[in-house]
Amino acid sequence: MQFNIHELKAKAGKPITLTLKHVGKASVKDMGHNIVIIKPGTNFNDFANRAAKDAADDYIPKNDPSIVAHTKLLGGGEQDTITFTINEKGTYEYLCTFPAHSATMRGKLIVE
Ligand SMILES: [Cu+2]
Repeated sequence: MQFNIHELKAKAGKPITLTLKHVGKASVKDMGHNIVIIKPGTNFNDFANRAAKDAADDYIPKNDPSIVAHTKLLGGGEQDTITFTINEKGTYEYLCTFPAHSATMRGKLIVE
């Protein structure tokens, strides 16, 4: 269970387009994946834990101030593309919030 890219780079203030493809075959219930980008300074483990408990919201806590952007939760064969802009330079971590995935499904988005 991994993202194929562990480090992304982008420019501050410019639209970022990100596509997540679930190349597995398992259903969204058994093995869903998403990408959630979180603000610098967020406690990674605390965030991952509270997101993983929020099954009702597809593991994306509503109105959570730590979330910068996120894809939908995908099942095997699905994909989702999102576009967002980050104005502040910094290193933003991203993760899959499906329970127990964030230990390996994580990476860094460097905005410069
Ligand atoms: Cu996952």
